[in-house]
Amino acid sequence: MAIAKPLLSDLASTVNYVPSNYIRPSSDRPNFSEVQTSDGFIPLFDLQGLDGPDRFSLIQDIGKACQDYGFFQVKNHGISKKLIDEMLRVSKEFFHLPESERLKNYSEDPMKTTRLSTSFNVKTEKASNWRDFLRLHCHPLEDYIQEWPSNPPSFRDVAGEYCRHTRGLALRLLEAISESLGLQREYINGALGKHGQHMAINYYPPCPQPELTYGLPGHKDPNVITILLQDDVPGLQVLQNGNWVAVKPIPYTFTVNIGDQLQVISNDRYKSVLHRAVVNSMEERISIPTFYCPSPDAVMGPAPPLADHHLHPPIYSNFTYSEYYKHFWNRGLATESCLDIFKKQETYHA
Ligand SMILES: O=C(O)CCC(=O)C(=O)O
Repeated sequence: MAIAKPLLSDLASTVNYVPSNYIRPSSDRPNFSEVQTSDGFIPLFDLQGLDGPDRFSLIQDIGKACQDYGFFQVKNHGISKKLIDEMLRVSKEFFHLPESERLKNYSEDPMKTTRLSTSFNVKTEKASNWRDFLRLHCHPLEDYIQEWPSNPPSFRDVAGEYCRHTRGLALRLLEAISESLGLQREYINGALGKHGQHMAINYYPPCPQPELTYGLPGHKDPNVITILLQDDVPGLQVLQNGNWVAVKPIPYTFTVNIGDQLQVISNDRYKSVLHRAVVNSMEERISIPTFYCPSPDAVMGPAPPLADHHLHPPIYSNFTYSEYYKHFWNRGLATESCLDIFKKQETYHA
């Protein structure tokens, strides 16, 4: 019998089997033998190109990746190797702190702005996920940084610096994505109100039977764009043309994906794509997604220039991000799009 522990990291090392609440039905398992491992299938862009004569063609390529894959990777993004190493280091150190120290931050309330938790939403989900996570609101930084863990001692400084830089990167990417849609460079960021930025530090302990469970099951991201940093342990998989494809981590690059709000703004030209995290029996894994989001009161809907009533009727009704966000957390991670209930009736039933 496994000893009940709030956090998976404190349970995982005591068991040599996956406890029953983590076991997925046989129809919903990672099925490793069917996962494709094509290296480099997600385009990798050199962001130095945004500052030179090739800006226009790079923006076209980014737009094409958003349309075809919903995912792309970036290098030469302006975030130093040192900061990336430090961010991964303090994250790992945090999850290696004694249980009593980590539990100071524990909460099961998804609306809390700083919290350590486990799985996805322990209050609503049927099966648990092989993951612990520290979730931090990050913007405006001065409103939240005092809530963040103060141990390891450099955590706030390093993670604060990292958030400032990922925010800058998100803004550059949103400008490029706006332009790729034929919108004003500032359009998307302007549509997000004061906007928000959240970060999750995902910790996936080694798992004795990785074929029975997920770190995170297939889901689409609720926000605008996600900028994912991963350590060198593979685990991210993306659904492409009905097949799961493993994304091999490339050191010091970020993996960027389109979230549901960008799908809405683009009136479905760009797609928020299913992705998942699988675990392995050998090594712990850390991944750190930065979620760039609208403000809770921002009204989301298709950008008017992309929603003419003849060729491209608006697919979504307007809604506030807070309406959407509550729905996202309460229903648990599901492969069905959370956006369906915000579709205009005539398109939903079409
Ligand atoms: O761990 C990963 O690679 C994916 C993480 C993710 O999809 C998430 O936190 O929403």
